[in-house]
Formats: sequence, structure tokens, C-alpha cells
Amino acid sequence: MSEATSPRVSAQTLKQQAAAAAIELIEPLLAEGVVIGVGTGSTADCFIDQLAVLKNRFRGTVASSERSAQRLQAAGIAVLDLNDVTSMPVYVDGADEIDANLCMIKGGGGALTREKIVASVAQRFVCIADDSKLVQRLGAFPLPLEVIPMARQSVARRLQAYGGKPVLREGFVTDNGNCILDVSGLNIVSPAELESACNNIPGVVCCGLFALAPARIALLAGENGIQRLG
Ligand code: ABF
Repeated sequence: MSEATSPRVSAQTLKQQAAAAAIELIEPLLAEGVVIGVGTGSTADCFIDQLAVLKNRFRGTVASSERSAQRLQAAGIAVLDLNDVTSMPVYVDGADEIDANLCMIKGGGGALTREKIVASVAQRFVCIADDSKLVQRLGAFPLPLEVIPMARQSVARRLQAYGGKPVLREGFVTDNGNCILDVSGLNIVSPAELESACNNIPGVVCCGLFALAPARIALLAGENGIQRLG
């Protein structure tokens, strides 16, 4: 019987190390009026927890989900309305998959729409993850799409035409009151082209491909330390 080989470094430790690398990267950017964009997920949670130590060094944050907003507020970090923010030097967030071009699949946590919005306002998207997220080609992780509920079936039919197998994320409502289709089986040869095609399907609010605007930097934690891409 093969013995289960326990990883030398736990997944949680890797997430914490990736978050720490992001803190080290952004600390020189912090100043009185600076606002930081903050993502969603377990790695982003590690970043929030470590950012709390520096909370008096900058103005505040814009959160990509209610979940992250609550964690930020609980840590004593100011959470601002994006409508009151004109610029952010950086947006820090995780990903479900990232490729060598820093294109990503995001949305496993259901926050893809606000993630893409907040990232679009920031000057640089810094992706933090354990190195298991680095893939040769995107698509093993089902692609999430946020969809207006009345268009769920019409969008699903369009995705089937692309060879996808869309599944409704049962019992899940996004922060924006919409539903999520998770689409497996897509052959993502050109992430940017597929993102554009999904964006043009009536009823799609947001596609979980971040290829038209990929991350600028990726900090990937592995057993041999931090690998920086970009
Ligand atoms: C978030 O990070 C989501 O887009 C993505 O699903 C998630 C990855 O979460 P984790 O860091 O927990 O692996 O931005």
C-alpha cells in the first residue's frame, strides 16, 4: 500500500508565505492617502491578516467581496467604497489557475465580478498563490461565469456550443444577486479570445477568465520558496 506522502510544507503555510511576499512588495508603496485593492479567498485572507499590522500606514482598502470586507473591518482596516477611490497602486488577490502569461481563471469563491472591477482600477494586479495553481494551459478548473438568473439557460446553451459543460452552482447567490455557472470541458486555446466571446453573451455579467487584463506580477509559494513571475 503506497504511503500518503505528507507535503514538507503545508498548503496553508504556502498561502501565508505568498501573502508575506506580497506584503514585502507593497510595503514601500504605503503612505497616508494610499488605497489597496484586496481580493477574496483563503490566500487573500492570509494577506488581510498580515496587512493588519500595517493598517496605520495607509488610507484604507477596497474589498472585492463582502467576505473580504468583513475580514478587513474585523482587523481594524478601513474599507472604502470604490466610488470614492480614483486610483490604487496595487490589487492583491489569489487565483484558481494561472499560466505563464499571468492569465488566470478566478471565481472559485464566487467573487469574480467585483474582483475584476477592483483590479481594473488598480495600477498593478499582484497574484498570490501556492504554486499548485501554476498550469500549462487554463481550463482544468471549471470556468466560473456570473450570470443574470433569467439568462441562466440561454447562457448555458451558448457555452455548450463552445464545447463546455455548464453546471449551476447550486444554492449560491453572488454579492450582486446573480448566479454562477461553472463550465468544465472548455478547450481554452486562447484565453483572451474566449473571455471576449463570453463577455459578449447576453446575460453574462462577468467571465472568470482574467486574460484581457492579466496579473502584472505573480508570487507563487512552493517548497523551494517564492517564485516571482512578471
Ligand atoms: C479568489 O481567489 C478567487 O477568484 C479564486 O477562486 C480564489 C482562490 O482562492 P484560494 O486563495 O482560496 O485558493 O480571488
